Amino acid sequence: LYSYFPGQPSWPRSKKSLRYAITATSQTTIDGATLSAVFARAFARWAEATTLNFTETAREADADITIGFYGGDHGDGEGFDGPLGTLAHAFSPTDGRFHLDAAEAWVAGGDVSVASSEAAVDLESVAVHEIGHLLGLGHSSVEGAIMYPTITSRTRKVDLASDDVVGIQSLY
Ligand code: TQI
Ligand code: CA
Ligand code: ZN
Ligand code: ZN
Repeated sequence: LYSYFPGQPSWPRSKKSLRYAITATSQTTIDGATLSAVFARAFARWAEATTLNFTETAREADADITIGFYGGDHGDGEGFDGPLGTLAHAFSPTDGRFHLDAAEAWVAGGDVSVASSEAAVDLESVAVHEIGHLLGLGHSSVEGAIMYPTITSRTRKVDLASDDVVGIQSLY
């Protein structure tokens, strides 16, 4: 079953359009166009299940959600740990910060199952999970759910399960 954060925070019901900015990319070798495409697909999964819509903005000042790659300690008390372990984290509504560990062997747009590194991680899969957190979902006890708290490296998992859909639809 799905869960929410304590106090069930969500974006205001009146706010149907959320803007996101991809702001910190100096620590990744993935090019900007690829990042834009991967995050657009990840947000589209949640837009399909809700009445929310998401658009990318180049202006950080206009953004509700900011996305960036960081290495090690990066000033929020939740430092990253190098390859594997913690891959990314996102804060509950309406904070909007979504940070990715720059040390991961991210695969963006390709076939992660044939990646050369055993530690390769599919960026879109992690993005779909973290966007769930950004929107207010906690973890699920349903194994097939996007919000289930386990992912295997070299695996792609991007389709919302009915558990994810019921959870987000009861919040928005
Ligand atoms: N990052 C954890 C996560 O996103 C961080 C975290 C732990 C967290 N507890 C939380 C974030 C509670 C919000 C609320 O779950 S992670 C997975 C999964 C991670 C884990 O790097 O361990 C995915 C990132 F679900 F597979 F475990 C992405 Cl998909
Ligand atoms: Ca890590
Ligand atoms: Zn962080
Ligand atoms: Zn999680």
